[in-house]
Amino acid sequence: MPSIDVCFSPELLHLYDLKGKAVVAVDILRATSTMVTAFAEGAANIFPVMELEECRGFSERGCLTAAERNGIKAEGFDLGNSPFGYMGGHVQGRDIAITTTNGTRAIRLSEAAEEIVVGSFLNLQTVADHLAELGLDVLVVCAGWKGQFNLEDTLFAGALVERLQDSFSSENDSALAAVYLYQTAKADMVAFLRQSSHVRRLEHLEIHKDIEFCLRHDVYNVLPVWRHDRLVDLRVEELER
Ligand code: 3SL
Repeated sequence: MPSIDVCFSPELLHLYDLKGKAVVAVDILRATSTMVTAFAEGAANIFPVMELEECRGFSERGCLTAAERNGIKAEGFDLGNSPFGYMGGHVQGRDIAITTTNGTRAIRLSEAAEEIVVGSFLNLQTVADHLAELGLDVLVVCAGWKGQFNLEDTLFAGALVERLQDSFSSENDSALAAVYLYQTAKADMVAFLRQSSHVRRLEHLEIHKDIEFCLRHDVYNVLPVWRHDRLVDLRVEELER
């Protein structure tokens, strides 16, 4: 039986051997929720990059550029990091380069893995089905906040472990803790997260609707996976084959 484990921060990645594993990179508020939404809205490829300048350079390749730092859209970029900014048809068929404070970093630091999947509550079941099909050992990599633990990514990890509990073993306390937390929170996650650091940070920016949206389960059948230098939606690739 394959295993599922949880890494609470990219700063802890050195403790794990990613070779041969599937990583699920997650930044619920809001990077991975936003990427999933962008694919659901028809984006072609997403290039997650770590630095603002590198991201800006992608405009010469015809990409839309998206950047967030400390919760705020960076100046001079086409898009920010709100899922609602990707709705309405303007990302359909477009390539997007994106850099965010923590989410894009979690993805790029996981490149040694066999497979990287981008997870969010919005595509939770699609991710779970893909992992069950792959049958690889899984590590959920929580983006956290600037190296520190956060609640919302851990809740996603717990939800995923719970959905996979019949076909995956989980021996580590991190997976167990994530499930306990999710079971405590799931009846009302918005209320549970009210005192969390990032929700307080985002509420200060008055983006409550982003928080509520990013906590919705199974809204999209979208499966962003890392291929060479970019994310593609595997569901679209399979349909085109
Ligand atoms: O840290 C990140 O990658 C962002 O998702 C943070 S924010 O939700 O845009 O504030």
